[in-house]
Amino acid sequence: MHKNVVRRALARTAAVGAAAALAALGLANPAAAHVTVSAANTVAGSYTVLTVSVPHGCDGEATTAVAIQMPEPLYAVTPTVNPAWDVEKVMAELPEPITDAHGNEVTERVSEVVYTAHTPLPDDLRDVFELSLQLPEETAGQTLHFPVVQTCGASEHPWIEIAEEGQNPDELESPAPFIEVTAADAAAADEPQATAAADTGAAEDEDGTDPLLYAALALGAIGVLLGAFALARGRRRA
Ligand SMILES: [Cu+2]
Repeated sequence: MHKNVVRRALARTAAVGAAAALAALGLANPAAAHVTVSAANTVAGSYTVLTVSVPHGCDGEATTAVAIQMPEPLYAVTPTVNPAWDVEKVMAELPEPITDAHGNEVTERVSEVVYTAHTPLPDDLRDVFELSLQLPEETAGQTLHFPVVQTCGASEHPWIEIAEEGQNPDELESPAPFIEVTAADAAAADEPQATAAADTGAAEDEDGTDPLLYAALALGAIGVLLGAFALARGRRRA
């Protein structure tokens, strides 16, 4: 009777652990399996690297081209070469010339970046495209959308849907990839707390009282004890 109780408890712990791991891997979030964009950082005014991920083809078809549209506030972007693809910047005339951060007059902007495959990307393989750019100060607090048209030979899948105010983008069939630009001061405001938290962590480390480490050790010790106990019981009975 007692052995079963232990076995059930261990099984339940393992199940909870597995569920947490699945959630962490984002398998619980279907939107994560669409064409998405992530940013090295999202602070307004800063330079960042955006990563556009293409995790599958168009209804099973291999991908032959990926066209990434750049939102209006952005005018300059440096695409990262990807050896399996050709890359092209599509330029568009600016309504009014602007002056860039280096004082140069700019009359056109990069409206689109197009990657064309040397060999089609199979449906069950993933690739990523990195774009280096500066997030303009004035986009602080804004959501920037990067509509993507994914071409798969003769067919296309446009990832261009934009959520209405208050709508969850995960509900959309083909959401346009997006990032939320954070205000520099908001990011700076978070910084001290982060440092304080890091400091406290460091202090604890210094005197060796890292709670997580001890929790893991304790769990391990319990596991060993349980095993030894079960073993001893088993021997006594034999
Ligand atoms: Cu998808």
